[in-house]
Amino acid sequence: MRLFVALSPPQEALAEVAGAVELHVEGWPELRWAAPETWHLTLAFLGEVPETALPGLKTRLARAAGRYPPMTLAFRGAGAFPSARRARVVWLGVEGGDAVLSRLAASVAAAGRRAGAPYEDKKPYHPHLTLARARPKEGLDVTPLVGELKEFAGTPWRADAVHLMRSHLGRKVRYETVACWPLAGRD
Ligand code: 2AM
Repeated sequence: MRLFVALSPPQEALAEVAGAVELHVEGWPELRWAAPETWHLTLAFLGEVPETALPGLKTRLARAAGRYPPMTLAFRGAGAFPSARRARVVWLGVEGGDAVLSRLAASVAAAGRRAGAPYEDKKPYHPHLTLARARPKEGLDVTPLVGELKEFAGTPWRADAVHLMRSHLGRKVRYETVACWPLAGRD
């Protein structure tokens, strides 16, 4: 099964984002916008994981989550991968969490590897909320869109749990929570 590990922002925080994004959807027909009900903050993508690896993975993720404290995060700023001029992905930035967020991301990625997950992301961790993907293969110049989205500054929210998510690919991608563990470490 295709798995990733993520934080799941509360509905209020996502509703704010939806309000800001709505204004731009019609103006950018060459972007495929992610449905708000699929929005999440990926900590680590694990790839295709065999069912037999699941019990070990869950044990390791529970342990990792237990070592880190809850964090206060906020959606703030925006950007595009690989660049605003040739964007494949348009995203909203995440502020807060400082070192804890990237250490948590590294820990859950390591938990995945040790449990036998095949995918290893070589890129440095860059927390983001994917809003849209470009239809053209060569990417799209989204500089004005990113310029406007950069103004976005959401209300801070509490990240207090780690979610193991399964992704069902298809014409309409669907994500399902397989398991969830509280961030139970001390500040
Ligand atoms: P993205 O938000 O930048 O698209 C489920 O696919 C989640 O895992 C998405 O949030 C996606 O990131 C992330 N992810 C990271 N690396 C991936 C990869 N190689 N293939 C698919 N998804 C990946």
